[in-house]
Order: sequence, then C-alpha cells, then structure tokens
Amino acid sequence: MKGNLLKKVISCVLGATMVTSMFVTGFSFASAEVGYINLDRTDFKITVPSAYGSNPSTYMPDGNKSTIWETDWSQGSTQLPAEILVDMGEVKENVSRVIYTPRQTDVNGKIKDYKVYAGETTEDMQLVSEGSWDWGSTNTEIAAKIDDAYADFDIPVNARYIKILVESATTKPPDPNQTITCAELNIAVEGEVEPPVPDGKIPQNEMSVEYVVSQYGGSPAKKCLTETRAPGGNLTGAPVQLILNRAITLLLIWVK
Ligand SMILES: [Ca+2]
Repeated sequence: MKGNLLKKVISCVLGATMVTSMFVTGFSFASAEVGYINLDRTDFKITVPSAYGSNPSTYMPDGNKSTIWETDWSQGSTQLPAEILVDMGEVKENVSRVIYTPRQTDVNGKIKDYKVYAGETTEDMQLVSEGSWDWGSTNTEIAAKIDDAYADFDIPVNARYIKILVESATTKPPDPNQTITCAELNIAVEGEVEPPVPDGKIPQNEMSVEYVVSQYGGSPAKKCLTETRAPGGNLTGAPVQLILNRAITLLLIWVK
C-alpha cells in the first residue's frame, strides 16, 4: 500500500513535470534560427513579356505547381533576354531570395542563366543575384528535374520590385521555338524561423531511452521508440525518461 502511495506521489510529481516538458517540446523546442520566409503573394502583380492564352502570369503565384505561366509560343520564339517584373505592392524588408519552381512536366522554357535586380522603385534597381540553373541537356533529363531553384541575394535588401532578367532558357529540340515557363514564383525575406520538425514529431532515431525505474526483460523501455510506440503492459507504472537530442528532456509516464 505504501508502495502504491509512493508510486502515485512520484507519478504526480513526474506528471506535473511532464506537462511542463510537453509545453517546452511543443512551443520552445529549440531557439529560433535565421532562415527564409516566403512572402504572402496576394498583392503581387507580375509583368511578363507575353503569355499564352490558357497559361497566364497569374498561374505563377497560385500555389499550384501543376499550373504554369508560359510566354506566347503561338507567336513564335520569345526574344531573350526578357524580363519578369514582380511588384510586391509595398516595400518589404530583408528580401533575400527568389524561388523558381519549374514546370513539373515537359521541357520547354525552364530558366537557365538569370540576373535578379531589386529596388524600392523601378528606377533604383540594383543587381542582387546572378547565376545559372542546370536542368541537364537531354529532353529526358530536363523533364525529370522538377525541384525548386534558388537565387540567393548577395545581401538582404529592402525592395518593392524584383526583376528577373532571363538570359537563357531550355528548348525542346527539334521544336525551334524559345519560350519561358514558370510553375511557381516565390520571394523570401530573411528572418527568424523555427527549425522544422517533420510531421510535428521528433524523429525516433533522434531519441534514446535514458532512465527506467523498472522494465520487464521481454519489454525493455527501448521498445517505446519502435514504430508501434507500444511500451507494452509490462511497463505499466514505470516512469520512462526519454532524453531527446537537441538537449530537450521529455518525460513519459505510464500509470494504471
Ligand atoms: Ca502555378
């Protein structure tokens, strides 16, 4: 009886600790770090050289990778270099990256050589990034590369306007027409972000069992780190302390 009472007292103390620890895990898991934050694109206005009828420029900020903007290939080749001008609606601070999501199927018009300019007005734009995105050389290679491409600025800038000067883009031999295409265009600012936690859970391979009051041989505490997450009935009443990496302690208690 005394043993049960003691167990309940310990459980209550640890239970209170658990509440605190769970709070820490959920809301202060790790200190914020500097990273990229994509801007809300609701007020973006994007000016382009031309647009094919069924693939307008509004498809670049629509959040759908399967919809693309493309220049009007029905009128022949797009002359390069060509400009994409983004008006973000107001001056944004610490603008530092352009994220280009290429078309997710087919080959034509993926931006290769580029320059990015930024400014608070269209008259004061400065070169902030230049480079070349590599999509491979064959039609098969180019079609297969669908990951986002980044243009990181030399330093963060305050800007309302972002101009992407497209100097070259993929073609689809033997189709001679040059186009420019884009599935999604995002612009990011630099700021404090929380480190990502996949699926909102701490990966089990980043945890280890540090301390167990008691455990049955056939159901060791480490089983609570298996995919089933089942500690087993034999762990009933055994406080289990999991030490997570990142220097955070989480207490899990099984009490019946
Ligand atoms: Ca889209």
